[in-house]
Amino acid sequence: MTTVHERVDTFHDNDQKPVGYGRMLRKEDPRFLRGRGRYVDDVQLPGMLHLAILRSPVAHARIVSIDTSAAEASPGVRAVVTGAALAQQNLAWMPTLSNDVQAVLATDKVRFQGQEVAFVVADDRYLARDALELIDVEYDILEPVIDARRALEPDAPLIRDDLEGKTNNHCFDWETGDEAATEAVFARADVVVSQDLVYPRVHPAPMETCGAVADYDAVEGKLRLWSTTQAPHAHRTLYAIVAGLPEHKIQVIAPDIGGGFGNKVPIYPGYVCAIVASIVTGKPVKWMEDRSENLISTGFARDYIMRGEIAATRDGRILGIRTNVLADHGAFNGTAAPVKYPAGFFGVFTGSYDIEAAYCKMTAVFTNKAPGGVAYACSFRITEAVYLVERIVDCLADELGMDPAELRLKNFIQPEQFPYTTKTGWVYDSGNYEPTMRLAMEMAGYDELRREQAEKRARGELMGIGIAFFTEAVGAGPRKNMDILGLGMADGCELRVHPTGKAVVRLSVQSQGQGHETTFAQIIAEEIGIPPADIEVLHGDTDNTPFGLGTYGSRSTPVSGAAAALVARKVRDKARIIASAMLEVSVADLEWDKGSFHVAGDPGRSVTIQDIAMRAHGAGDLPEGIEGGLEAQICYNPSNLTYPHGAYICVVDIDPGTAQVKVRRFIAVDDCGTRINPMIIEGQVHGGLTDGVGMALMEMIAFDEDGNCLGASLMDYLIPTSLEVPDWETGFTVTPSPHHPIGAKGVGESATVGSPPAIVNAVIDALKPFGVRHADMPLTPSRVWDAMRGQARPP
Ligand code: MCN
Ligand code: CUN
Repeated sequence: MTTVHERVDTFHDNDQKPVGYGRMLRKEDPRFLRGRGRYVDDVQLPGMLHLAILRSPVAHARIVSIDTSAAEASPGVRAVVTGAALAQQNLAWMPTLSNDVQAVLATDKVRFQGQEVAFVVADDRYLARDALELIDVEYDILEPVIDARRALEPDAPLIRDDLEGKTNNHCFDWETGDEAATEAVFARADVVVSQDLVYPRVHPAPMETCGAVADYDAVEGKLRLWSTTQAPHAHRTLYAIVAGLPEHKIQVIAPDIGGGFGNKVPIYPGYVCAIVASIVTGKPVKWMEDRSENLISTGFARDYIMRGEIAATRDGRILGIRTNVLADHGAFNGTAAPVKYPAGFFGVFTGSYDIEAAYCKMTAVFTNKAPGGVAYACSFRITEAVYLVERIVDCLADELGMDPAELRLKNFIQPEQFPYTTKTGWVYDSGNYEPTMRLAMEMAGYDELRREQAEKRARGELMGIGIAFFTEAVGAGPRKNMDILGLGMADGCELRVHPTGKAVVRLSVQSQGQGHETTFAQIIAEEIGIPPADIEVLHGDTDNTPFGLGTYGSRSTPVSGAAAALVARKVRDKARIIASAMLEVSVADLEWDKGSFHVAGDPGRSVTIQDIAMRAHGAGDLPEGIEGGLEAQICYNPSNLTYPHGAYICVVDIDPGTAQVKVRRFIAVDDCGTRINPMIIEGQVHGGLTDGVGMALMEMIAFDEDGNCLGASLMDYLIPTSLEVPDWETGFTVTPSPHHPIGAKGVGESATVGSPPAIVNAVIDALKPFGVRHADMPLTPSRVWDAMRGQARPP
């Protein structure tokens, strides 16, 4: 295990390596920068029709009647379809990724504002939207359940009366850890601190909203679906199950995707409606959401009401952590999490600390709000887990009068304890936390910052320093432990080297902006020495890529990246045998130099991978038992998750007159094991930190008491711009994963997971003179103002 203490600045140096890992400009960017990306909405097919969805204006109501006659008579309208019509085909309800069902179009009731009620198919998208206005729906308004705390009250209205025998709004219970052991450590602890925390409902708001183009060819019996999906193969299997079509008759194509952030993992009613519409009309049909539809109806994130408790000795040894969570899942349980993990990977809430006992009890409920939950770079709910533990550790530091950095350093899991089994059963593969923490403190000038803060405090200025240290679990599988609707979480990869030595690699994961076309070429290049520029990366087309579960939970590098390295090694092994024939020596006498084999002790006698590719496809004999061609295919099933970690330090200033928080500095030291492309990693981190500023200070999908969504536009749902964020200061350490073939761990969600608690901790630190121990996100000026005045408003 090596740990590199090295600071990199935030500029990239463009030293483009010809082969393998290193900073390399993204291969996909010329296409994006010149406006030549091809997104779902760019797909134009001959005779294509357009679909628009009528959505419920209210949160909870019984549908009394729907009159579509005026809409049907509207110019250019080809079809108007209601839930009742879908019900006749048994298509009104569809399975969700969490073994619940969700209405494609409402039949009996509407259960959240924005729910799909009917759709219109017309000659263009404007005619379709105009016709929506002519559909007359009579609603019998019911009392909505908006607050999760209300959901389980005995007199709360029943939301899911579609489920047989259901008498309340309970969704599931889940627990992890050892309740009795935790009780025992709490009973003997010197200090116990507890704090209520709300991680509010937020939305990933990708730049491109969700949409699809469905093209059902009745003669071929084949459905082609261009769709905004992060998991094309998993979606194809679900469509096959619902539609009763065989998988080879369904082609799911995810072209360029304008940001996913978990918002494009679920299957939305709109996709199904587009498919139905194409079958009904016999034409290709496009459905594309607008911004408000995306914000009110598609996968939200978080919405956890948590109580955190921590037990410690007086000198700051953490003994136990306990939490009780009320999870708001909205109207349908549509969470995209592996089946056995209804709370995602929240079980890692013990964080980076070596403790004696832990316990979590969770209750999830239905409310009259949009479904979702696992989204927004959450690593399957590790956002919530890290926020809980890093906030509660800060509360403990405050109680003990200890420096929060010192308290963390004192309790870290030590390098020799890895692989480390947590008290909730997760096996952290590798880690070396102290150097990462020390590097962040050194980059920040931590002691100097504390001195500056003391001086400012003496003058009445509000400056805060916040720390968060996180460990994530990313890279789902292993397939024996993890599946989504019975599909094991493994990934295929196929590599073909053409006669001229150029290659094409086919992935089962799907890029939405993460730069896979570059980094996967780099992984292959590192293993077989063909320059990345000569390696084409294909993804996002089920007819042309091997099966696998897709991109989310930062699993592409841990799972598919491993598959890419191993498939390349398989090709290299075959190349070695061919090289031995070409050089007329035994395989054992060959040495590999990243791009060529030479005879040991005689570097002049060598053949390049390109020579070998030509020979593999060319005339002439190949060694006994070796088939022609140079290609391989594998399916990689990871033996464990990978556990990246990081230390984040945030410095804020608060204007005492306006309560406005300014993030002055942010230092992020990440450890994702072996780094494939540092420039891309920094880009991922910068994006995630920006998300963190949004969540900590600005973003919330709020509702009024009638269930109206108050975050339905980007005027109301505030997302950060370059004006709200500082110049990020990034650094890294390298602790490779011992079980990953190249030692890489995922990083795509690390900064979103780690940054909100660092920012909140900084704000609370700044407010210490007011005796504030906690305030809930988003820390808008009004909330900070209230906290300064000791009045916490209900969230
Ligand atoms: N990488 C690397 N070295 C490592 C780890 C990763 O060079 N040790 C590179 C990878 O090669 C890849 C990128 O960093 O190009 C992210 O890799 P990884 O951590 O494996 O994450 P995924 O590729 O699986 O991406 C998913 C992750 C998730 S779940 C969300 S949510 C999110 C995120 O990526 N959505 C994004 N980052 C995003 N970035 C963009 N631009 N758009 C999104 O929708
Ligand atoms: Cu939780 S958002 Mo990402 O896993 O697609």
